[in-house]
Amino acid sequence: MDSLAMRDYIKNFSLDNCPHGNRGYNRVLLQIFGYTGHGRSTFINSCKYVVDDGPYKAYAKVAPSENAPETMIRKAYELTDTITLVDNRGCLRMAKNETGEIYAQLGNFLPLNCKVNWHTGFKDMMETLLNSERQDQSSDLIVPVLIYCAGCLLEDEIEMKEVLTTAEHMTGFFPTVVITHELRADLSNIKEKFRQMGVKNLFSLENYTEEDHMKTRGKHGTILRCLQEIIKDVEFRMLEERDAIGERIDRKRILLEFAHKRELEKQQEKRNH
Ligand SMILES: Nc1nc2c(ncn2[C@@H]2O[C@H](COP(=O)(O)OP(=O)(O)OP(=O)(O)O)[C@@H](O)[C@H]2O)c(=O)[nH]1
Ligand SMILES: [Mg+2]
Repeated sequence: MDSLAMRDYIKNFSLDNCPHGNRGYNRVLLQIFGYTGHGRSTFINSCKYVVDDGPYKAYAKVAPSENAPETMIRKAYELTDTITLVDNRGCLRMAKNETGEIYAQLGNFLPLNCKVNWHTGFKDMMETLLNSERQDQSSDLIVPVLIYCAGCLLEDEIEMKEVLTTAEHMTGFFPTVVITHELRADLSNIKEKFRQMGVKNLFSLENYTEEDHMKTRGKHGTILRCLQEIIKDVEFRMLEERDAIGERIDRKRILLEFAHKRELEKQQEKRNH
C-alpha cells in the first residue's frame, strides 16, 4: 500500500464495520507507555501530524529536555473517529514500585485527565480498582504501545519482559514497540533484545518535532505502517467472540495478584533489614 492508501485505511477503519460488528467496543485506545523522556508525547504529535496531514501542532505537551518529566496527567488525543491515543505517565524504571501503576494505566483503571501518582501499597491498588467502578470503560479496546529511546541501555531487561508479557495478558495484544531517536545509536542490539522478548510489531523512527517537522517519506511511511499493523491486529481480534465482564475480571485479577505479591515482598524486605 502506498502512503495515501495507508492513510485512508487508517482513517476509515471502523469497529462497526468489522465482520461481526463492534462487539461492544466503540473505540480503539492506543495506550502509549514507557520511560519518561523517551518521546511518548512527541510520538503522539507525530501520529497526529501524519494522519491529519495538516500543519504541525504540538497537541501533547513535550518536555523541554529528556531529563525533565513533563507528562503527569493521563490525557487522550483523538486520532480518527475510532482511534484514540492515550499519553500515559512515564516511569523512571520498570521497577516494581512503578509497574503497578503502569498496569493500572494500561488496564484503563485510572481516570483520564487526572494526575497519576506512584503508589506501592496493596491498599492503594485496591482503592484504585474500587474507584474504577465509577467509570465504565468496557467500550474501549486497549492496545499497548511501548515507546523506547535508541541508545538507552535497557538495564532492567527482566522487568521489561515481565511488563510486556503482563501487558499482553491484560489486553490480549503483545505491545507494539516504537524505538525513537533512531539516529542516535546502532539499533541492531536493541531490536534483537526486543525480538527475543517476543515483540513482533517493532518500528524505529525519528519523531517529528517542533524544530524539525519537514515531511519525509521515511518518517511518514514508518508511522503509517505502525498504525496499519496495529489495525490489522485489531481486525483479527475482532473475529473472536468477546466476554466483556470476564475481560475486566481477568484484568483486575492480574492487578490484585501483582499488588499482593509486591506487598509480601515488601514485608520480606523489611524483615531482612
Ligand atoms: N531528535 C529527536 N528528538 C526527540 C525524539 N522524540 C522525542 N524527542 C525529544 O525528546 C524530548 C522528550 O520527548 P517527550 O515526547 O516530551 O518525552 P515523553 O516520553 O513524553 O516524556 P515525559 O512526558 O516527560 O515523561 C523532547 O525534547 C522531544 O523534542 C526523536 O525521535 N528524535
Ligand atoms: Mg510526555
